[in-house]
Amino acid sequence: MARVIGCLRWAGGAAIYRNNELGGQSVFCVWFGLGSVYQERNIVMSKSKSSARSAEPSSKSTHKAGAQIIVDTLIELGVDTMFGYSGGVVLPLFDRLYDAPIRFIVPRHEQGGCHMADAYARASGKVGVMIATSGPGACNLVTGLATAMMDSVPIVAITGQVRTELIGNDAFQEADTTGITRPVTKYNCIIKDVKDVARTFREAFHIASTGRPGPVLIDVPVDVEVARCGSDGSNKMDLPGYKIRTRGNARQISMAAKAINKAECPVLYVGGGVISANATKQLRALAEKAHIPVAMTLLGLGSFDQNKAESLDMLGMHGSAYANYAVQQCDLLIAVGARFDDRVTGKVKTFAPHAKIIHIDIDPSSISKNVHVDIPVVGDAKQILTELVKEVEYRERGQWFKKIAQWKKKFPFSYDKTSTNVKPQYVVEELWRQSKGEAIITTGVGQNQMWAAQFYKFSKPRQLISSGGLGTMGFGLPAAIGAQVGRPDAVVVDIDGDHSFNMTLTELRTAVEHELPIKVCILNNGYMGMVRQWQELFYGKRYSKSYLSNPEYEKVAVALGAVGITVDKKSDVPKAIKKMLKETRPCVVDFRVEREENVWPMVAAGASLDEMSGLDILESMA
Ligand SMILES: Cc1ncc(C[n+]2csc(CCOP(=O)(O)OP(=O)(O)O)c2C)c(N)n1
Ligand SMILES: [Mg+2]
Repeated sequence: MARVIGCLRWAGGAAIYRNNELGGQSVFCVWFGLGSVYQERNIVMSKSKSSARSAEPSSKSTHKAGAQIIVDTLIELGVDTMFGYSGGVVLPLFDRLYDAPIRFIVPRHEQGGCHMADAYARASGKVGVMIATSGPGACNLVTGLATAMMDSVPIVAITGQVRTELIGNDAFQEADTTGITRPVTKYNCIIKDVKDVARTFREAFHIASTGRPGPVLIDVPVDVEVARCGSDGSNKMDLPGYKIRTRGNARQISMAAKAINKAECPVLYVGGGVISANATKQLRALAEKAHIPVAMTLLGLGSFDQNKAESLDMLGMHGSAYANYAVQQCDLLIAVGARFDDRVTGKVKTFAPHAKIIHIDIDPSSISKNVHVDIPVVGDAKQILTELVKEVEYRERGQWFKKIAQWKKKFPFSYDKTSTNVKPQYVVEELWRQSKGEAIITTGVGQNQMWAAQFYKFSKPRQLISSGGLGTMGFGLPAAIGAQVGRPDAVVVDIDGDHSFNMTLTELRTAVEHELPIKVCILNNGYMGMVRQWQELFYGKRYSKSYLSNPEYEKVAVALGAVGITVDKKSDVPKAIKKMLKETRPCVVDFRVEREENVWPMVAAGASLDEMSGLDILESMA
């Protein structure tokens, strides 16, 4: 038995190293570990029977069941809100949750619940917790876990598993959950002994929320939930292989400061890591003291106030022309909490061709992974930026800011304001105006997501919640629910696509049930708009399978107990948004927008960042 746990822990350790220590190399180890786990598991099947029997409930009332230890440990760890869906093997746990002081939200689908836990974490800065049953329940978590993994979001997912003695038998609702979820979690493990429950949960929360955050999954066989033990096991975490470097190397920080002080035309390239490190104040201090313009990734939006002159807004495939030009012409690029994703870099070979690159990141495996880095500084962004600010000097950089101002004037994000149709960009702009730029915005995936990023000006961290790395359609609505649960006082609006909304719309009932006043703005173009845009540009307008017939969303909303509004006239946009913002019930507004509108500018996949199409269109509407 001990051998099995050791093996599992080793395999889990390898999964951690993938993100923190060894980079790509250890992927082999992960899979090797996985194989050996499964073999080991099968080998011990017969042996485990005796221990399973000995783990039957004891008559001693001082002994706590595994399920109770789970609940007590969650409370000890500060959990007051959870998301989860029931099933046979989690019944002992759900029974213990019956009168626990924890707010519990049951989604309509485990994927929705996982996105809720994810957005709860992104909006609140806490760890999101999601429970699912074995087999189908656990399988339904995969998309949610992968979404959180790609965007480095701290989630602890708890799955029930069949009895230990049945594992490997193709038992009813058995799935190899740790095997299936290993590539989409920062760490996962199966608990085989009730004595390990408390320690494992403490470790899970620690791993999920420290270093580069990420989802952790704990698989708990039902016999472990009912088995009892006299203590809650060891209080100490036991993670010898998990080492986080938080303090940046002082010499590297000084080198970075010198490079900044010398640069004529530097650019800060900021990702979601700055937000998860709660380092936005320090970022602002650096940008202001050293006088550096700031370009943000999709997930970095909100880290620097977009209303400020130094903001270059979003960079990348649908980023601003001025951000992309600035990156391509800068002599120093300072990446903070960002990972040089291909949607940001375009053609890697020609990315920031004149720049020396500084990379500040908590995850050493992301240094020089996609783009060669000249000055790496590994550690916590908040600590490193604090030190860096002390060493940088103010420089006027008049020529550089003049050039940027010219690009901004020539190629602003824009659209045809004279059109009589409902332009999706207008809806987002009007929402920004009426919500005073203060709403938390969640999004679907596609054009809606890009317009939300381009036309809502974010000023605060944790204000935009979007699936960046995985690009998960269906994220917007459950994310709005999770964000509203995490931030009850905020106005939370899901700017969604019609087809994205279709994927998880049953969660509207979850919002109704929990009286969450979320708002949904569907930018309904009747298409998988982003797919249609690519087909228009690269496939000769052959719109192959990129549209579906939509239901009447107003009626769907009403049927699910929410408020529904349809807008098909431009002049009705402001009053519909006003009504929506006043609503105390969940409210869905179906904006019938211009069907074949495109997102500009656009860097085609594989093109250089400054090879943008649509600039003539933006220029003509500037
Ligand atoms: C789950 C999932 N399936 C498929 C895709 C591929 N995809 C990306 S954008 C898109 C179209 C999205 O359509 P819609 O939600 O209506 O948004 P629009 O682009 O029209 O604003 C598709 C199919 C995806 N990102 N996620
Ligand atoms: Mg659409």
